[in-house]
Amino acid sequence: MSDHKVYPVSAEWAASAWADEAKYNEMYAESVNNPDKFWGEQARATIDWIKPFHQVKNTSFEPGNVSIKWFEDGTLNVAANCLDRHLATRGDQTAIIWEGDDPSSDEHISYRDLYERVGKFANALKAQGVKKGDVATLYMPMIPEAAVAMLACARIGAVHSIVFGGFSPDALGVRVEESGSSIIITSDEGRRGGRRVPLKKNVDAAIAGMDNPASVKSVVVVKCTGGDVAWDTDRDHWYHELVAGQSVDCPAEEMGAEDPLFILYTSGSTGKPKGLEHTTGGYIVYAAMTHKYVFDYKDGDVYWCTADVGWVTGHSYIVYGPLANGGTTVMFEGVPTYPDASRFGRVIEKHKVNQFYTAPTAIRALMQKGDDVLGDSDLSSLKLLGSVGEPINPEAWNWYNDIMGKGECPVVDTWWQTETGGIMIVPLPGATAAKPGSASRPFFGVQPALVDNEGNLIEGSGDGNLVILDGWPAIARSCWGDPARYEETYFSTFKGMYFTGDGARRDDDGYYWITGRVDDVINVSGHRMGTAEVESSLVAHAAVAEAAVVGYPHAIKGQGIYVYVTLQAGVEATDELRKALVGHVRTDIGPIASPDLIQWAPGLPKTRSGKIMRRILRKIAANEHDQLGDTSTLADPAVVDDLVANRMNR
Ligand code: 6R9
Repeated sequence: MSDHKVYPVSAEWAASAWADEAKYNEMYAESVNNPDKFWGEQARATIDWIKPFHQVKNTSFEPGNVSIKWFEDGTLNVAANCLDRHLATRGDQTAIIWEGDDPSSDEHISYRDLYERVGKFANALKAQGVKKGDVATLYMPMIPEAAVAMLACARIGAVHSIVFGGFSPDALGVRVEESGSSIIITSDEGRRGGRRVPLKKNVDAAIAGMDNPASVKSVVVVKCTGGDVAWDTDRDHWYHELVAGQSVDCPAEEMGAEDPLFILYTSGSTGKPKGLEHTTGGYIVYAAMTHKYVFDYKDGDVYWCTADVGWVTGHSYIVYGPLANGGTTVMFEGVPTYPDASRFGRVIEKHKVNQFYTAPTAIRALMQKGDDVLGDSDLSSLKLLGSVGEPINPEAWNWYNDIMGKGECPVVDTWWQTETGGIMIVPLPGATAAKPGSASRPFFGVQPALVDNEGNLIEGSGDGNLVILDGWPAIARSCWGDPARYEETYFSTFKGMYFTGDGARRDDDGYYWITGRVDDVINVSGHRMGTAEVESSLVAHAAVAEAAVVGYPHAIKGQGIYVYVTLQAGVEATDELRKALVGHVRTDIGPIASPDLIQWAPGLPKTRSGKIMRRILRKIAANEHDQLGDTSTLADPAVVDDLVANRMNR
């Protein structure tokens, strides 16, 4: 693909960035040839340790013996690294710029102010009986208290588990139960695009639906909108009442580098979400370092990542990375299109944002509205643009580069996952020439490789399954409460390698081009969704006998959700039922799982052993039924003709 346009690093960027090409090459070589020396030095330079570590890397990807430890004999506290150590030099500097859903509301929170809020809430959590090692669930809107709660947990050694505020009560309840969390931190309501999200009501419903509702001992509620909420006086507490009278001084708990910092549930190819466990030392070293090098973050910069703290991007690149680096991070409560589609531009202008990090789906949504979508906003503060969540198509890349970056801002396409903890493949802005659509080259310490379906390494250019050959500090350590599942999911497909679940191509220059998931995970607007999750929700509906879910190309969302439904005998296929099924999935999982298209399928294509052949369903959904491939193993080939004839039009 040498015909792709290449955007070389400008001389100015090469000279000013933390790493130019020579430095990147030198550091990369050291990071993989001598990881103990490289990461030991980086960890000491980036993070303050309470007890220094002596052992750096101790990792094995061998089947039956997967074990990942970094800096294991060192101790530290993540909140102290994000707050306390900055007080002397930047106590008055803004740590968080909060931009409300309503464009007239914002707030600047200094490092000292944030430190005090975290100290008070940490003491309040202790008073609620929360101890080191306990799990606290956060189900919150994008308000400063979300960051305060994360850091307060980190301060006292509690493990936070954030559940995205767009998830349904059922999805929340399952995650609370799975994590064994006895406290939920939420708000009365959230605000999004001028509407209100009934978070406390959802929490009440989630708890009521749990097998053991009494396992949730306390619900802490931030007063956000002032909307009416139901109240259980034994269980519910107002946040402002709990922190009133608490001291700002809360000693930071001394944590082992391998103690858990947080768990985060994500979708896989099976129905049950996995709680990925991230630990303390390696995670914070990697989050801070990637934030510095990838965004070329320098003192005084204003950095904005538009993600939600309910996703891993919000963890690593709104809160932990930027604050560990003493940065100024923007936290945005709203959506890109409210009050209108110029919002991103307005916020960039208002807060003089230097680095802007968003998802391709947002870029495509704006792009569709025309080149003047950002209005007359002054975007001249921008220095760098980042992309995350899904492959960015070259058209969107070009628009981002030309219209938002005015051709003057490096575009960093960052490939990574909830499991990886931080950015893994990326063109560093001062070092790597960009090719639109390619995540390009590995970050320090990351050894990507491609393997065929038998696990043979592919040399040179080619297509294959993307694996990582050796450990890096921020890789997840386990699935919460289920280490066997962790090993099975990530290290058993290709023995001795971490399997990403993504496919990729490597070109002649060694650049990686992510082609998307190769498993039964779909990526809708940058959100991961297991097709099995949506299927099990559908078959739980009384009218549905069987359901199969696949992704299909969608102009804005990247992938849309295409559903094939076989109804129970005697049930009539109507448009009302279609709507009811969409509504059912929305309530069951959340709006992000809403099916885009539902096709009635009298039968599903199955092998003789009864396996649904999703490959065929994907082709039909994508309108590529001329490329169905081998259908000879189908039990009943006639099924396919019916599906092709009745394909839903987009
Ligand atoms: C950070 C995050 C991970 C999956 C991943 C891949 C897709 C993310 C991408 C990308 C192509 C990029 N993905 N970034 N694909 N280019 N720059 O998104 O984590 O929610 O766990 O999703 O997202 O398929 O495997 P997560």
